[in-house]
Amino acid sequence: MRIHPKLICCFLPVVFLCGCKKSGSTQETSTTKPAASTNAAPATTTPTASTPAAAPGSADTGASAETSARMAAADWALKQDEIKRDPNGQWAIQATASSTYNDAQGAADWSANQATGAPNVDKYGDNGAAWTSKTPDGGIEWLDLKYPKPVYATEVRVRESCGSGAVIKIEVYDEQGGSHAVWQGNDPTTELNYLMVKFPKTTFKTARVKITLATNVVPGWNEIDAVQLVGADQ
Ligand SMILES: [Ca+2]
Repeated sequence: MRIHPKLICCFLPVVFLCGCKKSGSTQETSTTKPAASTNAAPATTTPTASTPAAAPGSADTGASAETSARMAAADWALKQDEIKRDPNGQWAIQATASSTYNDAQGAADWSANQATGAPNVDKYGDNGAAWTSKTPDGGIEWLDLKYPKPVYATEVRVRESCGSGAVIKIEVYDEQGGSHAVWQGNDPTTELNYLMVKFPKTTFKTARVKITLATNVVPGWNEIDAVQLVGADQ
């Protein structure tokens, strides 16, 4: 019964954002990245691909646009694959959240555990293989993830799969349980992409990451497919 409004809510952004996927990369460039220390560039469609600049009116315009869309899609796929296979990257093995859609527990759709493991959402939009909060626009929500191996961390990659752009803070925890904010700012992620936050190598080992969202910032459901912790033994 609640599925219905949910689908609608999520579908609208899909239509808007996916509908302008090509120009989406232009938006990204213009979105000012948080002045904060990070280089939160979504692993995305590179802006280069969106500038075919074919001669106006030429018969090739359509073909060039199509070619560049394909190149952008290929770049996107390559980047996704590179992240997935990063030898210094770990996927979460356990997760809890401030709330879950339909109070989902265990391995149920939209439960916190849907954000563990490698990414498994292939298309931007509402998907039970990602975590989402109980309500779409309630405000502050969080996702807390644990990883198999404590590392000196250098980066966190958050794969957003619906209503992207609502993350406001990322913290990592030291082994005594102390939290350390590694990023705080305006999330520039659009569509199905990673928010990638790099930071100076932590002086402590961490195996726990907390993602905070302000779900009211991006209307509709804000879903997280997976979160990768990047770091090494030393
Ligand atoms: Ca997932």
